[in-house]
Amino acid sequence: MSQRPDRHGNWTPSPALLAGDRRVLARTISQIEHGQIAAGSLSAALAPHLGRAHVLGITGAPGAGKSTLLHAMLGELLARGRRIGVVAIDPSSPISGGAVLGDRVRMGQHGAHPDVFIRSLAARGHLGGLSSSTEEIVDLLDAAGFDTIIVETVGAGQSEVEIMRVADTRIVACPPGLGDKVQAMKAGILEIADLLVVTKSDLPGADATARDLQDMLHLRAPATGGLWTVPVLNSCANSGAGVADLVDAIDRHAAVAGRGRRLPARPVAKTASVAEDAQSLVLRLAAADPFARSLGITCTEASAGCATVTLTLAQRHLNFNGTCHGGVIFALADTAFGLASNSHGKVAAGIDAHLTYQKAAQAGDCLLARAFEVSRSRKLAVYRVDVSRADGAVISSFTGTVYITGVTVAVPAQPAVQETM
Ligand SMILES: Nc1nc2c(ncn2[C@@H]2O[C@H](COP(=O)(O)OP(=O)(O)O)[C@@H](O)[C@H]2O)c(=O)[nH]1
Ligand SMILES: [Mg+2]
Repeated sequence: MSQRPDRHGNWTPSPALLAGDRRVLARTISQIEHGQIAAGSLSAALAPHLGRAHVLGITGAPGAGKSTLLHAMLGELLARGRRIGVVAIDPSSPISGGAVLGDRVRMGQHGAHPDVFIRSLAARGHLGGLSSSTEEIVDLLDAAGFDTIIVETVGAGQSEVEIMRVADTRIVACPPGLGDKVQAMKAGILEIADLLVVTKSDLPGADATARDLQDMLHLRAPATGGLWTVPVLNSCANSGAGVADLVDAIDRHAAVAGRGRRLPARPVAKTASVAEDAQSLVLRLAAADPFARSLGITCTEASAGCATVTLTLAQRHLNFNGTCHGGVIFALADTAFGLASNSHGKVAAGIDAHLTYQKAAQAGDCLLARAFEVSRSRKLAVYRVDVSRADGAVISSFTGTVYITGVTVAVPAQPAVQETM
C-alpha cells in the first residue's frame, strides 16, 4: 500500500484510495489530521484526479439543524444515485481528534450506507489550520470518486468563511426565530451564501425568517457575477419537506457555477480553454439548430467571435430560375452570424442585417460563409459575413448587428426534431 510518504517525503495515492476504499481513506485522513503528510505534497499528487466532485458547504449557527438537514439530503442524494462524502467540523466538540457523537448519531441511518463516507473532525477548541486540512480531505474524497462532497461547519466567523471557500455551492442554514441575530449574520457568512435555507420550517416564525433573509439579500452583491439569484428555501428535516427542492436548487447552482472552485486556476491553459469553450459552444449550438440542419448547413470552424458554416447546393435549394434561392444564401450567412455572435456565451439578439448578392450560385456548388467580429462594445456588436464558393468566387456579403443580452446561452440538451423541407 503506497499511501505512506516515501523516505523523500513524497506521497502518492494508492489504487485502493483512488477506488474509494474506505479503510485506506480513513487512514489517510488520520495521517492528514496528524500532519504526517507534508503540506502540499498530497494536493500535488492528487492534482490529476481532482475537479470531478461537486463540493457543498453547509454552515450556520450551532443547533441550526445542519446535521439533521444533511442527513435528509443524504437520503435524497442516494435516491438520485450519488456517492457522497461528508466532512463534519465541530469546533465546540470536546472529543479530540475523533467523531462528534451527535453528528454521527444524526447521520447514522445513511452513514452506514456503502455509498456514504462520513468523517467528523474535531477542532480541539480552535480552527487555525483546519481550513487547509479540510481542503486536503475534500481533495482526497474527490480523487476517491465521490460525486458529492458535503462539508458541514459551524458558522461563527472568519475561519468558517475560510473553510467554506473550498465549496462550489455554499448553503447557509437559518432556523426560525433568530430575530436580530439574522441581522448580525449579514456581515459574515450571508455574503458568501449561494443558497439560504430556513431550517425547521415546522416551527413558528419560519415564514418571517424567510422574509427577513430575502430582504437582506437585496443588500449584498450579486452571486456568481449576476448569473445566479440566491434563493431562500424552506426545509423541515423531520418530515423531509423541501429537501428535494433543495437538492434541485443545488444541482441548478452546480450547473451555473461549475465545480472545482477550490482548485488553482491553470493560467497556461486559460486562453486555450477559453478558445476551446467558444468552439465547443458554437459546435453544440450549430448541432442544436433545427432550421440550419434541415437545410444541410454544417459548422466547420469556430472560435470566439468567428464561425464558418458550409452548404453544398442541391435541387431543393434552387429558385424558379434554377439558381440558388436568395433565402438560402441569407440563411447560410445568418447562421454564421448567429453562431459567431453567440460564441461569447451571452445571448446575442439580431437587430439588423444587410446583404448584397454578387454572383449566382448553382446546384452542386459548395458554399462557405465566414463570420467575424468587426466591433464589439458592452451592448452591441457588428459582424461581417463573407459568402464564397469553394473556388473563392464571392457570392454575397452580409453585415449584421446584435444586441448583447445579459442572458447566458443555453444549448438545448436534445436538438429539436428535424423538420423536412
Ligand atoms: N422541529 C424541528 N427540529 C429540528 C429540525 N431539524 C433539526 N432539529 C433539531 O434541532 C436540533 C439541532 O439539530 P442539529 O442538526 O444537530 O443542528 P446543527 O448543530 O446545526 O448540526 C436537534 O435537536 C434537532 O432534533 C426540524 O426540521 N424541525
Ligand atoms: Mg451538526
